[in-house]
Amino acid sequence: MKTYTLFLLSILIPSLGFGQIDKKATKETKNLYNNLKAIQKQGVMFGHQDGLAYGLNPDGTRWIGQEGRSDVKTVSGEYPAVLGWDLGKIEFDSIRNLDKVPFANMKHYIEQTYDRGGVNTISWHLNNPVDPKKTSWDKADSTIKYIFNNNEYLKRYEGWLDNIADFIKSLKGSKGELIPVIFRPFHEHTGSWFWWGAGHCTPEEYKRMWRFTIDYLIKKKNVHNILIGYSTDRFNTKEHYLERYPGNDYVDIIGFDLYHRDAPASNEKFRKDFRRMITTLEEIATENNKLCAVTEMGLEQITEADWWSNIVLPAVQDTKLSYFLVWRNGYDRHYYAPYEGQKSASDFLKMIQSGKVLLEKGANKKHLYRQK
Ligand code: BMA
Repeated sequence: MKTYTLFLLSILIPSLGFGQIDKKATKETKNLYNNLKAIQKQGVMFGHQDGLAYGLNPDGTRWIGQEGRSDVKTVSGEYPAVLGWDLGKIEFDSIRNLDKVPFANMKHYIEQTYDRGGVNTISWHLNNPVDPKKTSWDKADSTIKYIFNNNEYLKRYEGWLDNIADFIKSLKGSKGELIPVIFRPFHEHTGSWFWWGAGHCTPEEYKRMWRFTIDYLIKKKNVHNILIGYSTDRFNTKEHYLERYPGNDYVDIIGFDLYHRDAPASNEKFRKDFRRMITTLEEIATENNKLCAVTEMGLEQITEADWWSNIVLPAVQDTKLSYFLVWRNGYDRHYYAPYEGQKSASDFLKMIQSGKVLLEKGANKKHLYRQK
């Protein structure tokens, strides 16, 4: 009777339904899920891709692999609350990922971030299982259809997922507990620059690939320390956002990636689009009882000195977003977080001082891996 009543209520009020998908998730993973929700009331966490692996010196040259260093920390005194990583090239048992970060170092950074109470999120720019020489970006129509029609391709893809599972299951805290991570595959699929993008597969093929991947990791490989992130690129409407959504039992966190290009000419347009997309995302998150985040964003080279306080902060503050993450500080023409001496550094501090955007210390007050 009780179950039946709950079932009925969950149909009538969807937000009573779903939530976290993996009922067998580890204690820390469940706590992280709940605390990512609770943190919304405190502020929105700031994230940086590859933030501990490399960055930029004041003269624009690169630093690589210096223990304890982070451009955000140099500028603000604190590590980012969220660190992003990418497993591209793990398919080939490579020592380094597609951006030359050694996987062994990545593991170390993930463990350090967890020890400090920060959050790790993992994307995957994988090559093409039909033709492994092809990268994510190499155009290839119907890849997903071919994978499910050909056992050799499917087995190859499963082998790649085995490597993903091994890596994620190798992440351990000081007591031997598994470290929870957000896993965010097949991103930006409303665009068509990756082989899983909208122009290269049907919605049904995309959903099948997604469900296969998540079932394989969680049910077959027993990976119980992941939260699953679904992130589109630009979208126009709620229907557009949900066109390829694999279902509430396959996603924990909904998000999108949106980059600001051509500033300042596009400032107003970006403001408007970003705000609209966040509002739609919040609505979908509420209706489906899911977490939400801006999973990637940024203005390359942060050419607007007041970008953080003038454009980012007004859009992200007082929202349901758990975090927003800017992309990597790759090299002098390709960076998204301020580094020492970069022209938006003081404005970044202004955003942090607002108290609405949390770095590691702010986020830590919530003890993200402990039960509240
Ligand atoms: C892109 C660029 C590339 C990088 C890729 C995956 O946005 O930063 O240089 O290889 O992401 O991290």
